[in-house]
Amino acid sequence: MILLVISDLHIDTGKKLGTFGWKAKAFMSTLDKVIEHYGVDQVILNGDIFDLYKYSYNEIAEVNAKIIDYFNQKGFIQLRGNHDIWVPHTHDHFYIKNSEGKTIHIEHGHKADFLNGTRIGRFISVTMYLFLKWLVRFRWVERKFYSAVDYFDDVNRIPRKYNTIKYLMYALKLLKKYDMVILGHTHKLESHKVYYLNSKKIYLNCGTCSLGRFQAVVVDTESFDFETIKIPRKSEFDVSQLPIFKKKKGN
Ligand SMILES: [Mn+2]
Repeated sequence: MILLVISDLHIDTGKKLGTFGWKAKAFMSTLDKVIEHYGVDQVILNGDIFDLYKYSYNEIAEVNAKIIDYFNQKGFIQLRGNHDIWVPHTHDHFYIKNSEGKTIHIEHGHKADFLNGTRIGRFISVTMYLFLKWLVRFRWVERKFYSAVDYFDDVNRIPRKYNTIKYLMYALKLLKKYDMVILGHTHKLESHKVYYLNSKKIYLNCGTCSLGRFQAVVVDTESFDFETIKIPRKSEFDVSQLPIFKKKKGN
């Protein structure tokens, strides 16, 4: 089975503080081309599909009805991230075991954080964000907040404090149990092959599809071959140029 994993789209209302940065039609057609190119059987939306920190799901759904229908019609599996933990029909994680008994575990990855992953931490952050949601109606407060907590960098507005080593450590913990782990959340596309506990293990991070970018990982669940995909922003990119893994014989 060929899996395509994407995450961190942060689909919003496209108004204030827009993070998705895609026209729905362009995004869907790019995704369709990638699916066709790799012969993808199942797409997994690995969390932070929507950005519910500043808008309600209904506000977002109203503007993005087409793309939400598209996700549902195509049968994409939707996993919960910290920004869309309350969205209906989402799952905590995805798990698959191949014919050789090798296992793949996919989750968003925010459980590695104190603020997102623990009960008390979530209470603090939800309270904080409810307050922030009210505060950002004042533009200057919003600017002050982001410069004070250093949340986004000036150009890409990626949370600066994301320490990818932390998520690598978290992935290693999961790799005690699974053969391959795929996380998102960090907005940083990564792939690591390690020999660990006497076997080959793989940690992948599917990066982000926010701010008009398209990053993903594609995995063959039988052969464990994978590719990381990065499509340049705002260009007429020929998807057929993307590297494709060699499929094993008889697969
Ligand atoms: Mn996240």
